[in-house]
Amino acid sequence: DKVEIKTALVSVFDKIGLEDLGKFLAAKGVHILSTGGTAAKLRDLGCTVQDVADYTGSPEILDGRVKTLHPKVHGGLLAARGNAGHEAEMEKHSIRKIDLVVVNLYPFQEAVAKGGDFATCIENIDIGGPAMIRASAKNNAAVTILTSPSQYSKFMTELSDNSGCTTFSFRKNMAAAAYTLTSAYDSAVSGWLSGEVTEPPTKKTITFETGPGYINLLDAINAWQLVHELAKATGLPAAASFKHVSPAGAAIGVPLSDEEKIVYEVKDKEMTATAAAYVRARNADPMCSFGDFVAISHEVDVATAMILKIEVSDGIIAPSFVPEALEVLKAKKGGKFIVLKADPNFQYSDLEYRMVGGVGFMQKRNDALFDASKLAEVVTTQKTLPDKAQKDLILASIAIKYTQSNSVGYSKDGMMIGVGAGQQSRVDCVKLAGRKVATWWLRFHPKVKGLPFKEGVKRQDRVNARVRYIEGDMEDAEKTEWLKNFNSPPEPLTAEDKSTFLKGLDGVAISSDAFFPFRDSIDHATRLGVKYVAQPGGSVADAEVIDACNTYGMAMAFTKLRLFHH
Ligand code: 93A
Repeated sequence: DKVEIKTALVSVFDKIGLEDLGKFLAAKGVHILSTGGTAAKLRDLGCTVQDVADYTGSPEILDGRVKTLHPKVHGGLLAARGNAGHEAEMEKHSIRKIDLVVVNLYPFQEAVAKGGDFATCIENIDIGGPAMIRASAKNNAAVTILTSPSQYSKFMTELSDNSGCTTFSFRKNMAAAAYTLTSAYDSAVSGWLSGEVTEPPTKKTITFETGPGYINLLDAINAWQLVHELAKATGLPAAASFKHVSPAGAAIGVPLSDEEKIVYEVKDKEMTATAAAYVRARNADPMCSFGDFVAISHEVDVATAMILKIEVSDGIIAPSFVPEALEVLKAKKGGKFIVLKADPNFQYSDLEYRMVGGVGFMQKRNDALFDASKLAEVVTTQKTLPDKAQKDLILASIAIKYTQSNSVGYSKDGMMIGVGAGQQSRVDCVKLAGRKVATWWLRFHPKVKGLPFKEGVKRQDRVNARVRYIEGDMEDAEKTEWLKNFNSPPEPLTAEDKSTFLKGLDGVAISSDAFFPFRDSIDHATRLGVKYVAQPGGSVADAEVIDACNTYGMAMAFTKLRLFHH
């Protein structure tokens, strides 16, 4: 699979690094073809080069708009080596095999950033360069493509290590980088031009008449990754309930107790592990989950579909659906419920890209799988993390990996019971999520369970009315409306009722997406029955945070893994 570099085509806007590369190629006896400015520069450096125009017999024309767009160039890039037909045609048209292409592009993005006028930006759209890059990258079986000066030294090492050849693996790596570059370049052009026109193009890939919107798709892809990872890490079906690109809840398929079935209002429903996972995911915070996007790690069965049928929800993503379940879902929302099928074998790309204000960003995808091995370093006096607690910490950690930062998540018995997303301070996040934990727990209070709802009050109205009852801070006008939900005015849930009942909450786990910078988060978490903590560690305040955990008898693991998500 090694290919010797005999002919190179060098056409670069950014001439940095050309001296070393040119001399290296010349010393190896490589025949160099080059375009106007690059050829002049290489000659200055003392390299022998042939002008592309001389090779093709066609001069550069139209102020350089056509320099390399010629069959003798693209034939030399695209011909399949060892293909008798291609070889014969190359011979007939005097086409050289081009083994190496070194190109970097007109600086379109810089022209836009500098505030260039329309004509200047247009002139900075490189056409010939991307054509050569794409042709070379396609023919990576034979051609090596370098698209950035930062690759030159790696290339020279590759040639030195392989007696003047490149390996297939090297060429493929370069080809992948090449397409990444051309696709980013084209999207920069498309982004800029869309802003210059009266009718910006609608991106058909994500806009459908009644189909998913932008947020639905962001929710779907994030939720899917969450449940896929969670099921892998725990061996149980997993579900997530997303709102605005963070989970309101997430859970694994731990069976529901009779009491839970009553509180979650699914007493009369058929229950499977998958259905239980969704009921739990939805019931971390059923007020927030109104109109959620759902992800299920396993095939969606009829039991799960029948639960979804009664909830107000926007859509679902899952790997497969049993036909009857699919019928139920397709009928939901007058046929507008979004049903997406995920490919469980999808290979995620290593890199993630994002454009903000026309500036493109790239970062490595966080592909760390969070499993029990991440909980090995327990730094507190209390060393024991029972199996159940480990599962809860894994669940909470994977859930916050897909929650907007700063984030913390509380979990218990295989379900998230409070997710805090997108707060600027960690302790606020702990408090916000803690309020959700308290509300969740208080839904099990006899007074809440016994609320005398009138016949005909809608499911979501019951959910919201319970939350307001628990919160208890109603204005008179609100209270008048609220009272209409009931056959008789409910007895108030006093502050004392609440604090007494909250004392019964225990064995809660909490995971944080970055270290606790002060002990305040732990001081707050203990009020919510937290006994198990996972966080990356690495703060100057680690000792004080460990002290706080020891005071409250918590076991805390340092995961050394930051789980930021933005
Ligand atoms: O104007 S182009 O789109 N037309 C071409 O045929 C072409 N071929 C190479 N731009 C073209 N190039 C670009 O010229 C290369 O991508 C490179 O950025 C630049 C190098 O030009 P020079 O060697 O004249 O400095």
